[in-house]
Amino acid sequence: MKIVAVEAIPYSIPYRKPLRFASGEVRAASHVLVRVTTDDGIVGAADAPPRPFTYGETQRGVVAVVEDLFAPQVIGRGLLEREAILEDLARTVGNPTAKAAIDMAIWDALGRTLEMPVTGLLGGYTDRMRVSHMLGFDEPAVMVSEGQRMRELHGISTFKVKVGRRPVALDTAVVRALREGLGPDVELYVDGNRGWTASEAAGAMAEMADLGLTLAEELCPADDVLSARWLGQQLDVPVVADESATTPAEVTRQLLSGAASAISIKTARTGFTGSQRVLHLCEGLGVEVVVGNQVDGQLGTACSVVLGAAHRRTSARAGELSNFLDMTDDLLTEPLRISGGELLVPTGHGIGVEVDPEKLARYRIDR
Ligand code: MUC
Ligand code: MG
Repeated sequence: MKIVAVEAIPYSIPYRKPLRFASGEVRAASHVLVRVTTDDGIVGAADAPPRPFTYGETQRGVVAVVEDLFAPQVIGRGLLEREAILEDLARTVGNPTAKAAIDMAIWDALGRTLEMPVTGLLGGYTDRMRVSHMLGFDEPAVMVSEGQRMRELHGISTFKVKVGRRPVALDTAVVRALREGLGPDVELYVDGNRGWTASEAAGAMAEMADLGLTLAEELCPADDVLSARWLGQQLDVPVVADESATTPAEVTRQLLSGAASAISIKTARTGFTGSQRVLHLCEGLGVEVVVGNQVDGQLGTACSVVLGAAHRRTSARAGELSNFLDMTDDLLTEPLRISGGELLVPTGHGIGVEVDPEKLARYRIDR
């Protein structure tokens, strides 16, 4: 159970169409596969999706920090020394997806060693989650037909709509078209990725008051501290903190300041261990959580559903588990399938999925 190797393998798989939102866009899954190998020959794997516009990480930066700083701190430690390993990694500030991938790769190796599923080790609450699909910026008619396609093909009936553009009417028109085009029964919520000022956001939410939105995520910059609190206190739906609440301390600040009243949990940035810390904090404080999407591929999505299905609170709402559908290909031997609006937890040991060596060879960019 001793870790003898840590690898960081950069790869790139194009999207069919870019996902665009207020803080940036994603055209390709240019991620880093992180693998840990033990002296028993067990390999655990997880994905680090660099999001420079959210965390400042880049693909080359993730490879460098894993190889140069983290691997020497991890090699020689046992799979059951996770707290001590994470304490060492925490001495380097930032780099959330690199740290999270190491955490989840260690959990994967532990599950494979024990021949048990990680979702059961984490909590084992249920075996599936309802799926929410994230709709990036486009013309209203295109976004409506994308929603209809997701409902017809995969049974998805919950949609997160990207907003945060100027003028705000660009987005309010889209949300109105989605409500009209998809009907009263779909769940719709919005994510501004900090694109609006608080007053623009207040106006937009008033304009959309009749559209039955269920959540409003990160509409204005959290650094506008008093404005964000002013906004949070006047909206009548839960205000979700996503990129403003990536650690337990940030979660506490966003909730206690009144700027947020629900929290997005992303395994891509807090791993399994840190995500449980955030979850338990939210449980203690009595706030709802959403399992979010870091524009994950299938390995990252598997991690989200493994964590989400493991607990009551994370599985209560639909999780954002479907953006891999927009990729041209992926790394796994068996693709994840969304059916009837649900994603089942993979059933294998560890995280429960296998990376296909041929696909990795095809898409890795370091050879
Ligand atoms: C989201 O919920 O914000 C877009 C940017 C990012 O960091 O994550 C995605 C989705
Ligand atoms: Mg978000």
